Amino acid sequence: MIGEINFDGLVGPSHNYAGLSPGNLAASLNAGSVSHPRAAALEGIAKMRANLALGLTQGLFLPHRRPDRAWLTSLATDPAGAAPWLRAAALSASPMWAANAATVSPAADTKDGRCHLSVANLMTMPHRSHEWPETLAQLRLAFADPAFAVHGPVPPPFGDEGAANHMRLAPGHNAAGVEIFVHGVAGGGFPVRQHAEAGRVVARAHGLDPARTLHVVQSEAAIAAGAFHNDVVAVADGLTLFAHEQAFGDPAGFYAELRRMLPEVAIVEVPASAVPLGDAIRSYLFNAQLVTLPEGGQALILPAEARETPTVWAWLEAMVAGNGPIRRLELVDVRQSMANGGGPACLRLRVVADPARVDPRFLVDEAKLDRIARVVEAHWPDSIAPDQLGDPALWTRIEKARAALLDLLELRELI
Ligand code: SUG
Repeated sequence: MIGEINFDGLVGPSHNYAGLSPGNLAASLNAGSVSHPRAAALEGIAKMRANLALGLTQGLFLPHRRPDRAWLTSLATDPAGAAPWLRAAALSASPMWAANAATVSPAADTKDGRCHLSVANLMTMPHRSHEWPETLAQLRLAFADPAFAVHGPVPPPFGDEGAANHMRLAPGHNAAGVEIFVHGVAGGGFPVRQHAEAGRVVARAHGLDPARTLHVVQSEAAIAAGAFHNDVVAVADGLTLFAHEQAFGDPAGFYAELRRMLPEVAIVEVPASAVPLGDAIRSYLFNAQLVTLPEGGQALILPAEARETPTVWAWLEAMVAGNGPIRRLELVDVRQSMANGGGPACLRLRVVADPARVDPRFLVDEAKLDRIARVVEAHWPDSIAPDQLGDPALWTRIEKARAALLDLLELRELI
């Protein structure tokens, strides 16, 4: 049966804080800190378990080869010879943020009735620009069934960061929806990571109906305040759009178009007077997973930091006490990922599909998560200090840890 599957990126054994993403305030603030890869992966697994407990279908993407020796070879260097920043870029565990893996259009929205996925090129940040070949390999395995069409990346120079800048609103998983592509124009001194043309390329490739597709501008104030992706200030599910007042460049124009295309839409807008943009970004209020529960009604799966931010928590408590569509709050602890600017929604890619059409090696249940957790406990480093990134013993450990996971999941072809 067609439903929403959340594919979480498992935090890889090389997880570290190298501060590689200018404009991502958490990552910059924590640059140079000691990371805890094992704890990070276990936090992610606990989040997946919490999703399963809500009755949601859960999938998994795997950590990539790190250090990425092939990428360094293409740059005429290797892990031992590369400059420290380049070596860090080859060691980043950034594929954990699966919202940046691809953009997904469910079958109900596309011309040929297949579910289309376009791998994101992530070309703006060097440490993320080499993710797409392996992401594409995983997508081609997981979604090999003819119910899916998997596309390569949008070519340069059009930066594309995937589902983090894409939202879908629809009355149901099987009903045609409205797809919204959000791009930046100016970033107030920070890089604009999503190019306007990238969304148009993806919309054409997926065969979307232009009458049900919107291309909207992210506000410069949001990017300048640290919303390097739109999913830091807005999220959508079903017929609900949940967004900060300062998320979009022209909110009134956007909302009017959206209401024209989808009159039933519920727009839950949080005013800056109640939650200042800085608090929204620090707490990752909008980087929640907004989900429709099997029993009906919507829930927000929030980072624990939302509860620790008084304006945010007060607003949320008032919201669930009211009559709106979002009635339930669930808190998850993903602090290791949050410290690099990745909240609950960054860690997952939503795919609306029949799970029976997905390669089962990429789907998880409690028992499989138990087995994965055991591999993590046995092989993931407890901590990585910045000066360890140059240590060949660490590279070997990371490579062995990933190999143990691929063995467990019978995914050796990704080695
Ligand atoms: O691209 N952090 C990621 C966080 C991505 C969050 N994803 C979404 N919002 N969907 C990024 O900025 C930091 C890694 C480092 O500095 O080592 C980093 O890449």
